Amino acid sequence: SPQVCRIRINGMTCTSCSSTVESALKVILGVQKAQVALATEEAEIQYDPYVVSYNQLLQVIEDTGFEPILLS
Ligand code: 9UX
Repeated sequence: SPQVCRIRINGMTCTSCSSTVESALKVILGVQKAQVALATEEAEIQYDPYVVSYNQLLQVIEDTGFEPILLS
């Protein structure tokens, strides 16, 4: 069953930044939807936790050069 999470991301300053992160998430196997909003500095991701883990999503974001921040 799909899981939805929101991840706060630091360091994005333009729409090209947010597009980079969004594109990187969308090509990951197990990611069904990904939307990254520059204004709120948040990613909303729908994914299949049996295919890709939350920690892997964090790693993908980090690999684009931005900083995922854990929300409490
Ligand atoms: Mo342009 Mo957004 O270098 O970093 S893609 S500001």
